[in-house]
Amino acid sequence: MNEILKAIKESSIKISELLKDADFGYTSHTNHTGDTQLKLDVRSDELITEIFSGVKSVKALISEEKDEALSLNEDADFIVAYDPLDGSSLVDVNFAVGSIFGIYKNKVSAKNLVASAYAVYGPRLELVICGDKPILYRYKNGEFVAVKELKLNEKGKLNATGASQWGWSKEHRKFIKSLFDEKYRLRYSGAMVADLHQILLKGGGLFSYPATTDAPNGKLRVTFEVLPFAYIYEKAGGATTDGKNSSLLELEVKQIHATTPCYFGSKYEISKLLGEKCE
Ligand code: AHM
Ligand code: MG
Repeated sequence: MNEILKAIKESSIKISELLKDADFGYTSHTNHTGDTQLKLDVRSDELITEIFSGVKSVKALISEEKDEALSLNEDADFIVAYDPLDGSSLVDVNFAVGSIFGIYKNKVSAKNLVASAYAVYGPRLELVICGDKPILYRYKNGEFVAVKELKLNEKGKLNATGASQWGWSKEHRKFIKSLFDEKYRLRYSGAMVADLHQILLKGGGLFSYPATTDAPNGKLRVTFEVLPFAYIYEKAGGATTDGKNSSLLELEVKQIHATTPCYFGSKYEISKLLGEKCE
């Protein structure tokens, strides 16, 4: 596991350097989900692949930017699933973006997720690594320094919700309004790493990306976006759901690029959501 964490640290340092000299151009390719790939998405994916190709304990890599899993060492134990550059369409406006990593043992399923991590490329480079508990690291003078353990309060104040409101269900609309009626404040940048990081560091709130009329399975991807963050939020004392199950970690992984509606928050917001569904 240590060599995997070392590779994650090295990848995030390299990507943060790449972003300083960013080429915002698009390639002529689309990824599996149909997004036109930025040169930066592709380069970040290549950097991570290069770094992990020397890591003996990794059996395979699954990336948002690769159609298929890439086999590395057949007899190794771990599969690393990652989004190399989450929120990449915001690089041109100089917003914070990130990378997300889920580390699975033997098989890609929620139960086999043994650790996850994400990097935030903002004014500073920060990394959150979560085995048993989420620890925040800051990159300073050439190394990552542990800052603190991250914990969510029982209830938060922030409300971040994605997709076009045009496609929201009546239920989702009502729930989001009910939080604003409780004085929650709107926060949504369009990069889930930055938005979930803000909620974690400010102590709580809700991040949601719901099912919509045009995307009934939502937008965010199970293996390399949703499960890694669900793992971190639950270890931080929060809760998660797809709107039905009592945890996102109950989801079955049907295929590597599958998407799901998702809600991450403090315990209060998630139990309010699930409670309202039962009424
Ligand atoms: P990306 O991984 O291609 O950058 O897309 C994922 C992003 C999330 O980071 C963000 O929460 C969401 O897409 C924003 O989508 P929308 O503009 O529909 O709210
Ligand atoms: Mg993403």
